[in-house]
Amino acid sequence: MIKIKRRWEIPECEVTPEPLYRRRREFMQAAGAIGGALLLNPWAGAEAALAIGDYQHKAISTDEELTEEADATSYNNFYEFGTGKEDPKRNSRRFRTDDWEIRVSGECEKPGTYDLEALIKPLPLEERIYRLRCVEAWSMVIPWLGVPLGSILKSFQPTSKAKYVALKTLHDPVRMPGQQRSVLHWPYREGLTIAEAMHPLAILSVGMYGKTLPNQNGAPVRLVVPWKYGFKSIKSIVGIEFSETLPQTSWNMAGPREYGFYSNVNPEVDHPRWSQKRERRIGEIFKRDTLMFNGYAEEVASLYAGLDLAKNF
Ligand SMILES: Nc1nc2c(c(=O)[nH]1)N[C@H]1C(S)=C(S)[C@@H](COP(=O)(O)O)O[C@H]1N2
Ligand SMILES: [Mo]
Repeated sequence: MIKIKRRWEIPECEVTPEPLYRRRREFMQAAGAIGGALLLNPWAGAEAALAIGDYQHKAISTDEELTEEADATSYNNFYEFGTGKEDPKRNSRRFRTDDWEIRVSGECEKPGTYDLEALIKPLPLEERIYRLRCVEAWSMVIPWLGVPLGSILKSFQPTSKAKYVALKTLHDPVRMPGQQRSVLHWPYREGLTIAEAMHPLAILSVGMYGKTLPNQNGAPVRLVVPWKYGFKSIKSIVGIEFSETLPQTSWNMAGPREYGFYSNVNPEVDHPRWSQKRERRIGEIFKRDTLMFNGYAEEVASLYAGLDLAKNF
C-alpha cells in the first residue's frame, strides 16, 4: 500500500485564512466521524506543491452554509449512469478511473495525450466553495478542490485561433452503461469561449469536501463553472479541444430552443417550459430568488458586455 499523507497532516492553519480554516475544520470533523480512511486524498502527497493553495481567490468562495455532503453525493445528474437522481451513485460504484488520460487537440502548440496526474500535480490544489445551480431549479453549495482551468489550458499554449474550448466526457458504454441508451448524443460535450475558460472562477475539480471526487460527481476530473447552469459543468473529462468555431454541446443538440451555448444563470430569461426565477437549495424547504450569474455577477458580467442575454441564452 502506498503511504499517502493525510490531508489533516497539512498544517492548514498556516495557509488558510481563519474563517475558511474554521469552516474547513467543521466539515473535516464531520467527515472524520464517518471514517478517517476515506479522507485519504491521492492529490495530497507529501510535496508542498500539493498543499491547499494560497487562496488567492478566497474572495469568491461563498460563506453560505454548505450542502450536506450526503446530499451532494446522492442526488446527482450524470446521465452516463442513468437519468434518475439516485442512479449515478448506485450505478457508478464500480467505475474505475486509474491511469486517466486527457487528449488535447486543436488550436494549440502542445497537443497530445496527457496523464491526468502529471497535469494536475504540479499545480497547487485550491479549495473553493461554490454554488452549483441546476437548470431544474435546485442548487447546492459545495467545497470543491481543484485547480484553475486556465492554468491547465495555458500549459498547452493555445494559438490566436483558439476562440473556444470544447470538452468531452469518456465514451465507453461498457463502463458507462447509461450510454447504451440514446438519451443524449454521446459523448457528453460541453464548451466555453476562451475568455470564459480562462476566467479564474472556472476550475477543474478533482475533489470535494476534502476528498477525492466521488464517481457520481464526475471522477476523476470535472469542470466547475459556477455562474452557469449545472449542465455546463461536464464530468469525467477525457478531451480538451481548442477550436476556432463554436463547439457543439450535448444539451444544445438535444434541445436548441431550451439550452443555449452560454447557459449563464439568469433569472430574467425563462426556460421555455418553466421559470428560472427561483430555486430550492437542497436541504432547505423554501425556495429562494435566483441571482444573476448565480451570484457571481461582479466577477463575470464584464465577459458579456454588449451581449443580448435574452438572445444569447
Ligand atoms: N458527463 C456529464 N456531465 C454532467 C452531466 C451529465 O449527465 N454527464 N450532468 C450535468 C448536470 S445537468 C448537472 S446539474 C451537474 C450535476 O453535478 P453534481 O451531480 O456533481 O451535483 O453535472 C453536469 N455534468
Ligand atoms: Mo442540471
